[in-house]
Amino acid sequence: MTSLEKTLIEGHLAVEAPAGVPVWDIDPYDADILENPAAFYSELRAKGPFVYIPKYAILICGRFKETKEVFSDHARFVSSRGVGLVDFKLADPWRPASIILEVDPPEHTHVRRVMAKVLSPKVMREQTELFEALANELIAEVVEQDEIEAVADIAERYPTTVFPRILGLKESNGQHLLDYGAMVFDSVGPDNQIRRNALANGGAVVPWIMEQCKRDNLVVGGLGDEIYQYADDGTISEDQAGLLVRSLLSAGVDTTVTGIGSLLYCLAENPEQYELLKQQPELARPTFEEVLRYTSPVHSFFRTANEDTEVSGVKIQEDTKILCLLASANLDEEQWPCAPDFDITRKVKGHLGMGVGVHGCVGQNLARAEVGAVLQAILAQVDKIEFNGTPEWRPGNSIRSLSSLPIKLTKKAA
Ligand code: OVV
Repeated sequence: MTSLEKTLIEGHLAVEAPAGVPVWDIDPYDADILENPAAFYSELRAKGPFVYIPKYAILICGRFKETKEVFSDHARFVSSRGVGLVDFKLADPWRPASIILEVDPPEHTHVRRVMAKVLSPKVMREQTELFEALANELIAEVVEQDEIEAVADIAERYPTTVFPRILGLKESNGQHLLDYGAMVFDSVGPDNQIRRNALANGGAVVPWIMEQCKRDNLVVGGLGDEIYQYADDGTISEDQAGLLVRSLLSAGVDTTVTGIGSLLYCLAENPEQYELLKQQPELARPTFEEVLRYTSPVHSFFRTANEDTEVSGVKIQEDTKILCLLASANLDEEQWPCAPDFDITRKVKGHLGMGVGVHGCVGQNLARAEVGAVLQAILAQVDKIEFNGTPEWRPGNSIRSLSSLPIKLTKKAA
């Protein structure tokens, strides 16, 4: 068979099931599974280190060990062929590839270093006052309300307010930022209704996003301008600077929106944990790490095998797309004692909620600064967090986020 006769499925080569690997006739992108994935993850981990999904001709993994191995071994399992179902070697991505996400070392290393400097812990610490002032203001407002729809009123509102300011966007539009994020993250999955909706909603938004990436539209002193300064000194090109601003706009909003929503969900679901946190506020940081482990805002990304190789005795052929279920790895009982329990005192280091390896979230200091500020404001002002209705999850091809979170906050006595 010549390469032209090979079958493509969802933009990648349709490989066959490796010997000994269970074949599972299930759609991991089924809306019911995406909304409520815990049972699917347990069954996946029970079946073995890898499972073959005929619907998409892919391997999937959800045990901690193999997920970490595949996700972090950038030499064998590359990102440059796309972190979704489409293999960039065989089909075009929906937008020009990201120069930090969809690239491998050594090209990746140089660009990553620039972004790591722009998003360093020191830079974020310098913004603590702004983060906290905006968080205190927002919580002071909502704590007076009888009923709160925490997705719109807190989770979406905070990042769409603070993030454009930190970036230095001259013009902002929260809905455009959210819609573009949905496009980017839902594009990771198959050509299903979720992806089609996101791309249809986002269509008008792409030119707006590209416009905001231009230097003239970025305030001096913001993170966007910082990136362009690395173009001024020749470290990167002007075009690269624009694409790195695009990366911030792609990955920076929906992720932190999800992180904040999921934090509130966890605290409402586990009131005894919030009581403990009030008594030991030094647990604020580990609390967010446990939220990341327990809810995994980004549930999965792909890697592509760039050579014939073997993991845990399974032969994996070149060109195989592997769906790495970070969210499942974060619930693996082999790795996490009492994995199904939300426990802010557990040893949570090493979770995969921000990825692992050279592609581990480069914005993690910014994410922690934002969520940390919100949590600090809550601890200062809120005595009790309760559900005020049934929370609902939104099925996403890469992000699992709440679509609705009705809560009631009880104000702390002055
Ligand atoms: C979805 C996503 C995650 C991380 C980075 C990017 C996108 C990017 O556009 O660089």
